[in-house]
Amino acid sequence: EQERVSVPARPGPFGFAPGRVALVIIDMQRDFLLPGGFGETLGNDVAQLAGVVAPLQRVLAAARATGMTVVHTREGHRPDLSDLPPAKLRRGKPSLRIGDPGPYGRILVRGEYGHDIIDELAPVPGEVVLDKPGKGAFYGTDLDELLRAAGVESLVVTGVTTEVCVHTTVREANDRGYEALVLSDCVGSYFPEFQRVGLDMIAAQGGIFGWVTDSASLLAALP
Ligand code: C5J
Repeated sequence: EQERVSVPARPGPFGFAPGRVALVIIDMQRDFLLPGGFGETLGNDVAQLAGVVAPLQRVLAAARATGMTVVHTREGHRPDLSDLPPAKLRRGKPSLRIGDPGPYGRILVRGEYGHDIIDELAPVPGEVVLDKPGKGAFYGTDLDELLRAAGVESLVVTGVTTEVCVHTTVREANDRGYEALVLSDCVGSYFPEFQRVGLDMIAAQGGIFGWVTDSASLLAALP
């Protein structure tokens, strides 16, 4: 067994065994990140998310170099929308709804161009691509089984959006016994205030459901 890695983090050092950690990249999909996509139609400023891409590319390259398990998630639904609860379809007042034809194909529908991951972070063979119908990556998926089979105990969590799908996934992971480290510059929110408070909430109360650091701190600590 290799020596444990220790990363400076809030509320204290985050330790993990190199062979037992997975990089989880949440929903870095064109529909959320590209101008004109679903995220923008909800009234959001997608420029708020653009800064996540470069640091996340560096972390993904390091994860590949060190042989980490890599999981990419995509939020979306079957083409017949049979897995889309009406309550989710009705939510908000977007100019486009899930399943509607949009500039990048049908909004958040599996197989469409907009549903897929941005080119900069495209998965490579051997990485897990996990389609999820909800906000959390554990709900309605086999992520827990995949991680347990791979012997994973710790997660490095990245992606968008901080207070929605990242938070939900980290909370689900915590309840299932995983330790999660969130990288502050590799997660993004459309709302700067939610970004700051969302990160504070994770590390508060002695790390109530996780740890927070930045990508440089993780990269410096990797073997
Ligand atoms: C949202 C997500 N915000 N990936 N999805 O609906 O956070």
